[in-house]
Amino acid sequence: MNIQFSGTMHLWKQILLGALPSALPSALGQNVIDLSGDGWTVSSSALNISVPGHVPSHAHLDLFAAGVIDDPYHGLNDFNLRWIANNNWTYTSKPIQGLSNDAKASWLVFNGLDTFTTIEFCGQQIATTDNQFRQYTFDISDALNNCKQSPTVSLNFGSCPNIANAIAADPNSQKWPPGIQGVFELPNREYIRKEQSDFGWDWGPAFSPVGPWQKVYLVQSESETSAYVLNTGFDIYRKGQINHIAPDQSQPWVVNASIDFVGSLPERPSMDIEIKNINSGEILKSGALDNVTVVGQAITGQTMVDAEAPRLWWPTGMGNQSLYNVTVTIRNNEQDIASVTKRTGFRTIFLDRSNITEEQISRGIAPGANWHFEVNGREFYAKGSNIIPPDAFWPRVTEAKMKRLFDAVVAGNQNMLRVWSSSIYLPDFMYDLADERGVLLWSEFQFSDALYPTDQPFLDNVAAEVVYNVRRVNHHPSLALWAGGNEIESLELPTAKKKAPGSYEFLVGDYEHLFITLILPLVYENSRSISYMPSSTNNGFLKVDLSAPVPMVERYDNGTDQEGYYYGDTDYYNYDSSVAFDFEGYPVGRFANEFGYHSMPSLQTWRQAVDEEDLYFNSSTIVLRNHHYPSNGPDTHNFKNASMGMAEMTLAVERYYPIPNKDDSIANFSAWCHATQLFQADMYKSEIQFYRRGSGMPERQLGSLYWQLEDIWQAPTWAGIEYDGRWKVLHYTARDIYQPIIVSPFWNSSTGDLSVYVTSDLWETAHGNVSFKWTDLSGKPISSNAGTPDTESFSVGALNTTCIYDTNIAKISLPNVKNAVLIIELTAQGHLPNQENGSLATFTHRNYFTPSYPKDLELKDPELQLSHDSESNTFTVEAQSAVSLYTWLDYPAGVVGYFEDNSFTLAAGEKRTLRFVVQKDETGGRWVDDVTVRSLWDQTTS
Ligand code: BMA
Repeated sequence: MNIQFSGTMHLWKQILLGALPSALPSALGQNVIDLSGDGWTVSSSALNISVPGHVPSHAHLDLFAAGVIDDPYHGLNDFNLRWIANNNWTYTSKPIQGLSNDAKASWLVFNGLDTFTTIEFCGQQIATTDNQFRQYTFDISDALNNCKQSPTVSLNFGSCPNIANAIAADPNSQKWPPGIQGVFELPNREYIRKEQSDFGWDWGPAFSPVGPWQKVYLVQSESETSAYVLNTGFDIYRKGQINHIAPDQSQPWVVNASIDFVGSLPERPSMDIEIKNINSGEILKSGALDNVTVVGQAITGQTMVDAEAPRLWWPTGMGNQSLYNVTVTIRNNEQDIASVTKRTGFRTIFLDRSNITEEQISRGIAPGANWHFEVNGREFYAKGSNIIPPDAFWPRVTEAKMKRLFDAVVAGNQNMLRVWSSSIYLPDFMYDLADERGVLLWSEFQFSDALYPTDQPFLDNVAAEVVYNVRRVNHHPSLALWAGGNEIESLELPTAKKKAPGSYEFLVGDYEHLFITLILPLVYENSRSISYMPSSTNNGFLKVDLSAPVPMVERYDNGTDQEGYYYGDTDYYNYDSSVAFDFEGYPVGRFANEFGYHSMPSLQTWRQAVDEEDLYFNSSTIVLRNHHYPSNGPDTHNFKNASMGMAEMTLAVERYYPIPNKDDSIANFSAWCHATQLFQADMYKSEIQFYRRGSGMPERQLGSLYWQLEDIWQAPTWAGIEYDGRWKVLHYTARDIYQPIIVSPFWNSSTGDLSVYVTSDLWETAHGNVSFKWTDLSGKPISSNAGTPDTESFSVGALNTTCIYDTNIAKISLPNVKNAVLIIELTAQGHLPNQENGSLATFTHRNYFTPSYPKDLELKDPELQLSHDSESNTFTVEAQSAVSLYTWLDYPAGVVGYFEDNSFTLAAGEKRTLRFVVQKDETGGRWVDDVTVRSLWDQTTS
């Protein structure tokens, strides 16, 4: 984003291949040709196919556009289109026009090639590539001089599964004991630097696409000194800050600006900086940078900003997202050589893994180590989820779609996403969306659920990838953390210990070599502002010594089994639904970075991908699109594993919810899909309430990030948001339970114990009242409120919890536990963090409790009535005659958006009026006529 060039402008010379001239950067003495757009061909000589191509793209997308293949997401195409992944594909440009006549040097710049490429320019081989995550620049000056006609670029992409298999079969390649590497569909992904989930995952397909997935430029320099900006490394931190130590908030800010370029600089270049508030236009700082150095193809300078001068950037719910444009210009005396602007913010973000102090213990915090984030020196509760690739084909991920997703994140009261590894390093436009909305992005290097090679070429390749991406995204204030990978410490190494004890020490050494000895210094050298940990889900470190060969000594499990001591974050899945709501079995830790259970998407979403005749719960297409459990190899028809996942969903519904039994088979299928979502949402609600309550317990639990935010395609997965943006029940329920102050019942169904807690993540004490109202399911009050107080008042401390009611079901005088519901309403007053006017805000939350699981309730028909008011554009739902549980407003296909609330409880006779937030409408407004309402009662009616 925001790369702008100034200086003595040499006009945009060329419009090539359909690209917009306004998008082209240029600078002094430079000719920049954007090779993106149409006008390419994609061909396979082996298959005798040649179709029009596009850049950026993937071969699958161009074959689809040309009508050679059906929609890759349709039916079982995940398996049927393997022939595309198993072949090589060549992208060839049309003859390049507009080349400079007096170029001193010329380069091809690739912002991303997926993955194994042989590059030719004017018929001459230029280079090969083998890493999807790197930016590549190649000098083509000689090739251009030798070129006799208008040149073309040709990119031959090798088949990734074939190459990965060939590397694995090479006797010189690193090998691991059997049973350790996580295989989903296609094997050997650990050998190649490509999006790891392209080889299949338990929520996604295995297309293994290839192509020029990011933009391509031809850059020419026409003068002795010129610089084309390839990348930047802008770092803003508190003076003296070191990545793993809490920053001192009284220190001034250091702004370190580094630019990677191609070209050649004069002997003594200077650098200027201007830092401007993007809202007020106020200039925070301008002038020359100090300590300018040129090392290789990077120029770096520094300046200081007074400690209190900038407006701070805060995550959503904690203050404003103040942003600044930083413009850095490389100069030679009075002449501008190149200039680049990045939008950034001033904040510190720190993952505290220090030991628990005596002072903390005296406040009731259990011993062990901290494991929580601090923004601008403040502890906060991280609420959010894990983001996975939103599409198997990144070139079709639009900014508009990601804007809708990030709006849903903020609407869902989420302040942090974990950018799970084995996707890609997110593009800048997604960090930009997060910067604007105040969503922290815990980011990871692309390694997951496998052990990786440590031969020197592999390490060199990884080093280039790490340096490029750390520098590229470092200016985004939303960047919260770097983690080496996913579940390598918590899953892979323990698996290795069990399955190959003789190799364990060696494999730990290998792990540390890649993720600590190699990557840690690369992060520290390129960012002082971001904490690093070698792998997500860990127990922190014992010490950091930057001069040691292994600079971070991980704690692993050493000494972590002492009762009452807590050290790290938790990753917890239990597919035995019989214990889904037994909160006493949930893990107790400092932070929960993964947990969840899968559910079906809605009927509307299934219809995007599955033929009408396949729309039943156990159709082959539906079952085989379920990749939990993964097929564990290229056996694509692993009904056994897929059926196990289907059975888990079915059993969970049967255990707790009324079983759909509708005459119409499609309606029945839809009700089943919905039932799986009810279970999923209830289970996450139960876990999130438990984790949030932990903020006031000895574990001082300070984060819940559930698995997973959204879907990559239409399938049964852990997602809360379906492929096209439709919210499952989960995203609404998480939004409800991620509000700042919540009231939550905790019921042990075996002992009958019931307690009610108020939990707050505000930074000051809040005060309020909670009302309790027992009725039967027709809405009739239970006499004397079943012995329960009508109201309780409370004070809840900052980031804390308080128990407001504690009893046992046996002590409550309920005539019939199957015909009773307790409606719990909270009203509180408190201060949201960093509000400029400082006034008190009012918070409300409603929860409910039934002393039986939904399937056992003697439900009554609430006779729901729905009306739409076209003037106020609101919907009103009324429960005319009984309590309505899980009241669900549904909307048709063709529109994307969300209701202000959903899956809510209505007391008998109660009305709710709410809006639908339209994010995208392809129905011309007609969708309002097809909004429907149902509740738990309707699940079983025909
Ligand atoms: C964890 C994640 C993912 C996976 C998810 C659901 O293992 O890190 O690898 O998709 O659980 O199984």
